[in-house]
Parts: sequence; structure tokens; C-alpha cells
Amino acid sequence: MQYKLSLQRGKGGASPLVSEVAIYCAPQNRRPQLSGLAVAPDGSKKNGGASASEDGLANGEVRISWIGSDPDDDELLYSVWLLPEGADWLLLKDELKEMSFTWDTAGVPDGRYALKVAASDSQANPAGEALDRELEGDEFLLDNTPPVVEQLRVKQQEDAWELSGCALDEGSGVAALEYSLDGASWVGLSPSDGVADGGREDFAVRFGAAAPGSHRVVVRARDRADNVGAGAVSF
Ligand SMILES: [Ca+2]
Ligand SMILES: [Ca+2]
Ligand SMILES: [Ca+2]
Repeated sequence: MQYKLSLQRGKGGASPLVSEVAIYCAPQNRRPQLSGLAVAPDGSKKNGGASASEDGLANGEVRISWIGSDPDDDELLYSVWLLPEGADWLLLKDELKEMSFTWDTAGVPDGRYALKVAASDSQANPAGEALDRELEGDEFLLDNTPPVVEQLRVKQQEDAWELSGCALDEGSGVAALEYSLDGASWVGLSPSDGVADGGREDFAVRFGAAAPGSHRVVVRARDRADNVGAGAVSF
């Protein structure tokens, strides 16, 4: 900054005198920053064993979180937006002061979605000088539908029994299979192709001779979004 003062003698030839110069300027508002937009659980990613309930989330709840800051330390207000596939952005929540939002997805169709968060420093700046920032996250998969276990059959094979069937999950895919015979503990079940990872997993397992009488075997399947579906067969 530079300034110049032009001084002129007043009437009578008195010499002007400057004793102090003060300059006031308002600092220019700077834009908020946003990073780290995350969605959990994300049905398109392996959960790493952490179930939704361990995050303090109820079934069908999704936690959206981000990190916001402002170089001027302005208080920020956030809004969260949802983009369903093939549609326009919808406002999920605005006027948020916290850097997370728990979204209850009950009733929201399964599918692929994108999210964005916007931060504004309008609380701390006059109208016309407020600035905002938007951050769009990766696409994520919402899957609230449990797998279906079907075509369950038990066949006698010499001195053993063979259980077969399939598990189907159109959303995030089958991630784990287990069975329980007559209410005994759950036993892991390996799908026929060796890896539980697809929209359809066939399986067949043999177990030892059951005692005479009628029996019931339950098979349960978990998808990557931690939804559990089950089927049962009596023999
Ligand atoms: Ca600011
Ligand atoms: Ca599913
Ligand atoms: Ca597979």
C-alpha cells in the first residue's frame, strides 16, 4: 500500500502539520475449505469386519462426515446434498454446524448415489461477501435389502448328508454364508466358486450322519452392507 498527502499552506501562510496517519482496512474474506468427505457404511466396499452397529448406527443409517475449516476462523454452516443416479441433486439437510450427518435411509431405494457437502461462511460475513465451497464425494452404493437364500435341498449321500442351495443379492453381493443344523452353532460355508463375493453364490456342503428323526438346517447369508437373509429346509 502507498499513499500520498498533498499539503498546502493555509490563509496567513501557516504551515500545515500532520501528526498521525491511521489506515483502517477490513481483511478480505477467504473461502472455506472442505476435505475428507466419507460415507459409512458404503455397500460397494468390503466392510473390513466392522459392522454398522459398531459405529453406533442403527440399521439403515448412513453416517456422512467431512472436515471443514475457514482460513478466517469463520463459523461455517454446512448443507448435504444427494444425487440419485439419473436425477438431480436433492437437499438432504442444511444449516448444519456439525461436520457429520446421520442419514436414515429407510425407504430410500437401493442403488448408486453421489453426495456433496457445501460449506458457507455467511454467518460471519456481510451479505455479498460470504463465500462457499462444495465438495463432491465418490459414488457409493446403498443396499438395504438382505440376500435371498433359496433352492435349499438336503440329499442323503451314503453315510452323509449333502446340503445345497444358492444365495442371491443384487445390491452389494453375498459376502458370507453360514449354516446351522438343528440349532447348533453357525458353521462357515464356502461357496462353490471358493469366494463369497458375487450376486449369486451356489454352495454344497456335506455333513455327517444325523441322528434318526427329522432335522432342520438354516442357512444365512450376509451381503457386503451387512444385511442378513436366511432360508431353512427340513429333512
Ligand atoms: Ca471466510
Ligand atoms: Ca443386499
Ligand atoms: Ca463368488
